[in-house]
Amino acid sequence: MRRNAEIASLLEAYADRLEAQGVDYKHRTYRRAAESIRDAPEDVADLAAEGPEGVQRLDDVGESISKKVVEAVETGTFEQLEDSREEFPVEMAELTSVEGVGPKTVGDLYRALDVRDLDDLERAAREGEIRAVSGFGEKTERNILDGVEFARQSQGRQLLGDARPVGEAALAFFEAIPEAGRCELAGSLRRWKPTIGDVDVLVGSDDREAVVDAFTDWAEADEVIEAGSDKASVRSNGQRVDLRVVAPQEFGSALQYFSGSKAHNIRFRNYAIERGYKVNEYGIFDVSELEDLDSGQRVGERVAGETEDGMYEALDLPPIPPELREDRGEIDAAASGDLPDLLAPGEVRGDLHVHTDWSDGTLSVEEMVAAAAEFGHEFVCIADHATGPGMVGGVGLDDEALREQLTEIRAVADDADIEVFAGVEANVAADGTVSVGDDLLADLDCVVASPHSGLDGDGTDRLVAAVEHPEVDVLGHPSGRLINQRAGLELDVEAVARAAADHGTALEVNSNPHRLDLWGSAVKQAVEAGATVAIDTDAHAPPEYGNVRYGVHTARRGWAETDDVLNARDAAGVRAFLD
Ligand code: DGT
Ligand code: CA
Ligand code: CA
Ligand code: ZN
Repeated sequence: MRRNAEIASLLEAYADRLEAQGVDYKHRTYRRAAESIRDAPEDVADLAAEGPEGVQRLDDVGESISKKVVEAVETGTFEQLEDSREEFPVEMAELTSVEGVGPKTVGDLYRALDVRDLDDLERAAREGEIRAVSGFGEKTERNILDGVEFARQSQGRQLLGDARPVGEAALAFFEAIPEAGRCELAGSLRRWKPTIGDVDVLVGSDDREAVVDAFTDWAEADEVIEAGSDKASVRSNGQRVDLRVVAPQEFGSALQYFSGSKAHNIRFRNYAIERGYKVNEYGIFDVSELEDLDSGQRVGERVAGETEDGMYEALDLPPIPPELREDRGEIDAAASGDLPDLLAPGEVRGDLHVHTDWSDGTLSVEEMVAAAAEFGHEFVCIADHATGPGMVGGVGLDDEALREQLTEIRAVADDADIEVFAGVEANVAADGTVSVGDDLLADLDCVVASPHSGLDGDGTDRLVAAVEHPEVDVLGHPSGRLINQRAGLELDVEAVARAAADHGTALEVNSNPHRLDLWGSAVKQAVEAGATVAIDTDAHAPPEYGNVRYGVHTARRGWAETDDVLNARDAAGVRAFLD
């Protein structure tokens, strides 16, 4: 497994600590190195095998950091980080998961109030101690208290984007074991939920112990949490992975059961009971002739269980895609033949929201376009940040810079193998106005407008105003939420979607695993109200083009059909929508 993300996280953890301790600029050096490692095409472990010089071939990695990287690859950490953890014993990740609390705040509150973890922070906020610290006030204290509550609710749930690669690595591992038959991911990961409690993997086998034994020796398992004769749990790359091994003839029923959701299963089971069947993880059983239903798990005549599709067929239902199994009407829809004809992975032909080094992306326009072509896209839209509310640190471009960039985008477009749209990501201010001049907006092909500031309270009016703006084509990450970090704007999705449908504006499904904004239930409301959705990655570097799958499956969770999705059209179809 590529270790770039892990090594980058260690450098970032160290950067957070430097920043908290008031070290002036050094933390930025570490952050730049971390970013470079995360986005590098090479596996950092391969470079480290050549020693520090190998690692220094990466941009922004100097001698001192390269040595720490080699140490981290070899030992899983580095000395200065461990020293800092001892000298400065704060739960940095836990504390900075609270919105509005950054490393600097952690440092201030540690020095003033000895705040070390979430409990300390909550107590200090409740008891009014934070407002007394210089630089903090009552409002900050209240926000911290709200943030603590939100952070607690999300504790322990992992991002889909972090869990999925671990699940897939486990699946690949089982597929290579001779004793393993069919293997599938199950649970929330198979349903592509935005957050994952644990990773569930199901394997069919006649030799269950052999499969369990192999799993507890898996090279990617950092710790074995528990192991039995037909199941085991390990921790791998920060994720809990649950394995269940079942008899091959019960693989289908087990897969149906362990894919959930629990609410879907309950409805499915009741649907079966009404028709004289018993459903459980061992199969579907015809119990219409039976007196005592509770006499055992495998009673009556078994009519299905070998395959999952067979489980639904036994009840005269078509197979229901896992993304729909959230008890949002999917069983009724299946029964009446009204399941959606879902957008399929691979049908997305391009990306309409991509950043370059003109704002906070890592590569040039030309390079991001080439990478989009390489990824297989037929079109791409360069949509860098405009200046305006929510853009800090000089990230956003003013109209003059955007004009200059437009010239460059047109020049790149002339030579590119794929269609290139010139765009912008403008900011939607609190009053719904858009932060770029109208004449410039009119000259661009595609205007993405997104909220980046004031992301609390109800955002409906503000977002409706943005989608009604005649030049806005896509409403970017509508709620502005950051999963496990901030809730984002509340919104009446139906009202925004109706306005979007009326004005020919698409609503984004931002595919970044930290956002997934809009999300499943909101996408469902949006498409029911007639809105078109745009699945975008918001890529800041080429590897992020790959996040599109998270957007695709999120749209599927929202029952989106191919026709509902702007980027499932060809370049001419997209241009027609934008014009
Ligand atoms: P998670 O892990 O919290 O993200 O969510 P899931 O859905 O992966 O849940 P998990 O790992 O606790 O269990 C996997 C599946 O097993 C779940 O989706 C449905 C099934 N399951 C677990 N417990 C029950 C239960 O008490 N009743 C029913 N009907 N199904 C259950
Ligand atoms: Ca699970
Ligand atoms: Ca589980
Ligand atoms: Zn944005």
